[in-house]
Amino acid sequence: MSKSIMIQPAIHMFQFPTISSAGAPEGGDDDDTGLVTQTKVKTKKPSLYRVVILNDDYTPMEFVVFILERIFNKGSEEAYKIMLHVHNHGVGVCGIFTYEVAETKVAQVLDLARRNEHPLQCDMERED
Ligand code: TYC
Repeated sequence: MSKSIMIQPAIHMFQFPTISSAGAPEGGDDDDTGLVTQTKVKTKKPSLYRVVILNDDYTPMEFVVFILERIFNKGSEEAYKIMLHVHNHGVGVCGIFTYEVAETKVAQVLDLARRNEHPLQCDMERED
């Protein structure tokens, strides 16, 4: 009985991610196997967070308007509108940011409120 010997070619497949435009499939170079490998560069959109302020009975309206102008770069009319919305509905969105920016804005609001002895509350919520 003759035995056939299977000779397996050694296949070396290396995948090198290359810098490219987001999500585009990359045609890898031929290596010595003649095979072409494809590497997809994966990118992820960052999660976004709403920064919200809450109503209370003591923080002066002007202070809330000031916060919206100073920290959230709102014009005076929009700042007043948002403040009034929060006053009437209990909560309102100041802006939508990536995690670190939202975290910084919340800290800035709470710090300014505390230093001015106002009970204004501010929080962040992940956008779906
Ligand atoms: N309700 C406050 C008042 O009557 C005003 C206010 C508005 C406070 C918005 C907080 O997030 C707030 N002085």
